Amino acid sequence: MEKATLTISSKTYSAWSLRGWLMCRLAGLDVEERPSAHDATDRAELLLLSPSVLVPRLNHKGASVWDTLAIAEYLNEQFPKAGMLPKDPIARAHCRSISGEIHSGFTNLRSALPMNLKTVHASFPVFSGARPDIERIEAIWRECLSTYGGPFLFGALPTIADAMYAPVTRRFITYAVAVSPESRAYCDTIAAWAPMQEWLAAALIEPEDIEELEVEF
Ligand SMILES: N[C@@H](CCC(=O)N[C@@H](CS)C(=O)NCC(=O)O)C(=O)O
Repeated sequence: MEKATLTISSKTYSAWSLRGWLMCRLAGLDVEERPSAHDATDRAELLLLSPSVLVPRLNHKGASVWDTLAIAEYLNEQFPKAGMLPKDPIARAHCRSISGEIHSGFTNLRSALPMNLKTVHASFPVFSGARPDIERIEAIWRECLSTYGGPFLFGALPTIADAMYAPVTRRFITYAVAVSPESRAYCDTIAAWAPMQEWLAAALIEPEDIEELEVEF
């Protein structure tokens, strides 16, 4: 059978690519990575494959799935034993809610603190408009960690929600955002998570040849 493919963009800058890739790891699905290219021909090709022209995009068993939460739900359906969502229905609803919240919100945080895995600032002026987003994210994490006991948001094992918030942990680290000890511990948990380590190592050796990517997207 044809191997599944995941079209992704820069490992250094593309937060959505990271989320989609982590979803595949959570599912236990081995994917062949396909870089999304940036010249006009390749964009036309991507448009044929992913009508939104956005990545990540998963191709698996004839299904073409784009948009990160759709990929997560598709993988959960295909690999029900992988534990991508919590078993308990109330925790599962909570997990879906906070995953939806990051999928559709926190735009100030995104533009003020773009993901950049190659840089760490000793200090960085955080745009005041991003503060409510940071506070809300910390409140989400606090509630999850105290309710389910950590170290991941829904307990001992990572779920879809951890994949969704993983890029935020890197933004907090890159821009030395002052957060609570609990949030810091959660950032450390994600940093030590094996798939995250693998992605980080690949990002660090990624060539810096695409100027267009040096902006938030
Ligand atoms: N809502 C989409 C957002 C995806 C998105 O914005 N992807 C960015 C990369 S992080 C993208 O494809 N930008 C255009 C490009 O790289 O050509 C999702 O959940 O997957």
